[in-house]
Amino acid sequence: MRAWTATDVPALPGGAQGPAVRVHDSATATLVESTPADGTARLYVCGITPYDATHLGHTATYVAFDLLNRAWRSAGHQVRYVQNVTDVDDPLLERASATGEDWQALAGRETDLFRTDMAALRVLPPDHYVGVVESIPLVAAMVERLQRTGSVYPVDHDLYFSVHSDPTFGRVSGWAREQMLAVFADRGGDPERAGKKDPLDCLLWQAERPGEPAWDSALGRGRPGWHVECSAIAGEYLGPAIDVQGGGSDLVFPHHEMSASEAQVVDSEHPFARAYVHAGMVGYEGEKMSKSRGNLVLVSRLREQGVDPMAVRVALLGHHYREDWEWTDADLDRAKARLASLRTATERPAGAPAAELVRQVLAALADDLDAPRALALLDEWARTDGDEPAAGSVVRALVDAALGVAL
Ligand code: 5CA
Ligand code: ZN
Repeated sequence: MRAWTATDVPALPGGAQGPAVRVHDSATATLVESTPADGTARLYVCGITPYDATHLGHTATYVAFDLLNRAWRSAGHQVRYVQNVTDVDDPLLERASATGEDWQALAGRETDLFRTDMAALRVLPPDHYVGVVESIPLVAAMVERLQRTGSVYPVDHDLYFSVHSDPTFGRVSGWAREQMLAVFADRGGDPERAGKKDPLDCLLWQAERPGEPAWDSALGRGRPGWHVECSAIAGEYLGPAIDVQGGGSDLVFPHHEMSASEAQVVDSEHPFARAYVHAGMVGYEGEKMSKSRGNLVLVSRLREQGVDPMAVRVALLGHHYREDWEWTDADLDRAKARLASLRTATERPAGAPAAELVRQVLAALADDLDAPRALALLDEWARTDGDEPAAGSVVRALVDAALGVAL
């Protein structure tokens, strides 16, 4: 699939370079240095299921990984970035059948809206934006590789992955079995299904159901289960031991646990990812913002109302990416004021010297993507007078390159 148009990333002022990037790895529950082995950082971020418009929760997650992309670039690395689109799955088909819309038309329209939102927010596009529908042979081949390891069994005509075939199962989330069982059904799993060897085993391939899309494959006519799409797509476009597997914290289990397990059963020599990084959940009106709950603040609607997308971006950056937080209109008001004062400050004929500011902002972002600290440093600079004529343009380039905000 095509991604969206990239915005330019200006060179850091004065040839500055950021320090090595550290991020929080859910698998070890520690901060780890994320320096690519060969100069190119490989990033896989789980993409949308396009059955409803992009809300601020999704956006916060993609902006978080955009900060990581930019922090790696600031540190002098190349970045190879892949994102999927779950353009065939139960929630999408259910929505389409509820509204009587063609499921492909629905997915196409919402993916387009997502692209427009991401471009408006200056999120750098992935190098490969990959849909599941266009990847059916790839996913089927991955299931066949799993079959050869003996980790697959049938239930009726569907195929399941046996979590016991992976000795490292559970390492991504670090969760106890009870905790896994408590959320599995709510997150796309089917613990109650008769015929499974373990309630936690997950669907790899679903045989054709009447009225649902299906594709021919060596596995029979059907469609992929959810998790295996990400193991297959990440493996194909990035190879093993990617630097970071990313997504929102609702994907820690089962999604990232399962996709890592599947990849590691096929290739037990390498970990699926060197770090698993998760963004916090954004809530609205007392609940997690979610398409299924319908309590959404849509980026596209804010744009229609004439809100500057840079104010939306600044509002999101005001919260550390790992925090769970609740969106309020006050967030947006504060962000508009912050953006206006930064713009005014960079337009002054002269400002406070900025070389130390550049160093500190890059250090904050390399330290587990601490955007709130970076913004506080910028606020302080904006409040301080000085006589350096170039300071405004230095800060504009810094904020653009490192935070993705055009002043
Ligand atoms: N297609 C799958 C991943 S393969 C999926 O989870 N799609 S999604 O549309 O439900 O979510 C897309 C991304 O947004 C995921 O990384 C998810 O973790 C994140 N996300 C969803 N809701 C929120 C929220 N309220 N706050 C923060 N991030 C969220
Ligand atoms: Zn995924």
